[in-house]
Amino acid sequence: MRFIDEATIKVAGGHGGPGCISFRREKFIPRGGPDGGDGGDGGDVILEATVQLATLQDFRFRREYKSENGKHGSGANKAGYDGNDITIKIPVGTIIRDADTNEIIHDFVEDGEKWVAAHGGRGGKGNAHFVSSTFQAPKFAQDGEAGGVRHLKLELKLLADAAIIGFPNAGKSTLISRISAARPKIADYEFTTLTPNLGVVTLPEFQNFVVADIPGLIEGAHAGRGLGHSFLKHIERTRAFVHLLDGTKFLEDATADGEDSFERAIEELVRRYTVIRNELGLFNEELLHKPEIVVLNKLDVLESNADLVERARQALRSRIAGIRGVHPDAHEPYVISAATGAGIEPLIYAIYAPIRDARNGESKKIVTVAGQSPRGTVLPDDVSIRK
Ligand SMILES: Nc1nc2c(ncn2[C@@H]2O[C@H](COP(=O)(O)OP(=O)(O)OP(=O)(O)O)[C@@H](O)[C@H]2O)c(=O)[nH]1
Ligand SMILES: [Mg+2]
Repeated sequence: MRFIDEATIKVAGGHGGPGCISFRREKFIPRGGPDGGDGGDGGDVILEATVQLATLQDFRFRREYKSENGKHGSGANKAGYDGNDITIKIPVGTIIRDADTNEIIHDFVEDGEKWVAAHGGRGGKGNAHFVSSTFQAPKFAQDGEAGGVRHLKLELKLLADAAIIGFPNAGKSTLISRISAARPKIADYEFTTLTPNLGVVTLPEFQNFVVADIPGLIEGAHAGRGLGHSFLKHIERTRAFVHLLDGTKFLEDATADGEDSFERAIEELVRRYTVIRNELGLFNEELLHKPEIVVLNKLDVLESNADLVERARQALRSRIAGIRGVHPDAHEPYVISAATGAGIEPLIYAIYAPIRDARNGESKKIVTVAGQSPRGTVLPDDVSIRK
């Protein structure tokens, strides 16, 4: 469930400043010696790895990086200032290749690691440097060296920060296509998605995260039923998951005949929610401790019945707390339409919050229900799942 993000950039070190040709001129010293200072060195282009970035998106907008040139040397043996270095931040995990030969020239593995991608040219020597016992008055100085230029290919294996999980047909692929540039197949039948899709979700101020659309999970997935099993291991490495429920499937029926059918619809949703939680827990207990965001999708279908949607949301809210052992956040379950885009923006920020916290080295404060630890619920044997 990895895909490769790539970018090609040109980096150029600053040129060295030229050395200076100058002779000392002072009153009463008729023939002062040479005193031309050296030019400053050009700045370097430095790449620095950071855990704050997750993708190479920023390089779509800017592909050329040049650091500052060194300044001229001047008289009285004054050296020119060195040009400033520039530092470009890249995500940890980025591999650097020479774009011409494709050879790997650097591999960033640690936060804060720095590497000079293009050296600045050395400043030229001023004429004061060229004095010798037989050559007292050199009338020349060196030019600054040109800065190094390189074409680099940046490669990053993307790892999903968040996974969208749920039953087949819940609208997972529709959601990822709504919030990222990913364009997976979407269709009104189960198991449309056979392998995970990844997409980059972009937020203001160059913040972003990677989301994965996981093939539908069904009961028994932990033991290999359906398709989801081989992908559950990828969820282990994400920082949060979005648990998508198809809200219409049952609630539509609930409009038909009264309170009984409403209760049944809620039960059905809760059951499906529980089935997925159990599959996660049976696969790996740790998964139950990850931040989860519960979402009711396809609510455009029930747009004309806002009361029903709100009642269902409230009913599910309290049930989620009981099953998960962790209190819902203020808006859970998020009510959205992946198809129309309604409700998507607050959801994106809710997904991003635990990812941002993890990147900053903090873990999200999970508020557990009194006396419980995060968990799934063991279902009785006779529970049947309506498809
Ligand atoms: N009305 C409505 N339909 C939706 C919405 N989101 C998804 N759908 C429809 O639901 C069906 C399934 O959507 P997908 O995105 O393929 O579902 P999935 O969860 O990826 O399904 P699998 O890949 O089979 O697990 C498609 O016909 C979508 O058009 C929504 O918000 N509103
Ligand atoms: Mg799909």
